[in-house]
Amino acid sequence: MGITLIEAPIATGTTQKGMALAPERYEQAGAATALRARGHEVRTVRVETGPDREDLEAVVHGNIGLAAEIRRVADATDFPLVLGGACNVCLGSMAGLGAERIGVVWLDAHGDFNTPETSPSGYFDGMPLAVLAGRGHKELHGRIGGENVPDGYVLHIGARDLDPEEGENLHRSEILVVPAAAMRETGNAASLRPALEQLAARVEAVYLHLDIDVLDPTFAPAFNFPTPDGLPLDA
Ligand SMILES: [Mn+2]
Repeated sequence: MGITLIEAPIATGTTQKGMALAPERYEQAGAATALRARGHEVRTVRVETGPDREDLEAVVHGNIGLAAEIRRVADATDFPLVLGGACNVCLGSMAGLGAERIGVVWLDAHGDFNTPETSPSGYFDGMPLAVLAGRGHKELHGRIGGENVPDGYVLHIGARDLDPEEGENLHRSEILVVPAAAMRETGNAASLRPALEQLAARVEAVYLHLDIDVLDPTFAPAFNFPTPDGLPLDA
């Protein structure tokens, strides 16, 4: 299969510059080499993100560029694999895919389901799944070209650190949730199968979002928000 790695060095404000370095780190760790070793033809492109800004204009600018890149790659029938450090890359990725009946499988220690009303910190990268699902920052989402994803098309996997109101909203929603505790208790396959079957009946394809902090920090410690009791590599 042809795979295009799309480097999206989007930072959320100038205080979070480190996350913009993530695409290079994946490349240095051998992302392309590992995929080639499995027989894939691999190309790499990089999204132009514009000047650093304190506000969310860098997020809008970067994600508009990312959406365009996703469309180009999909038109060329390559598989788009986005390398980013900020969870808001989901917005440009989904906007670029653009089709109906695309689900979201979101692996993350955190909910990323805060809104400006529920977030204790106001931190934007605690909100991108809520934005995708039509809650908060609607104008920003519209400028990136994204459509709201129905709750029932979303499966959240591996949560273990939710803010109180964020957790209430997530559990009140129709989003499918398989928390880390359930996976540690019954194993990945048994805990995930019912939710994956429900999702498969509703959507034709999925956008897979992997925040590496879903793993236990023992395996992968380099995050902004390391959280204990994560998933092992081999369950
Ligand atoms: Mn996270």
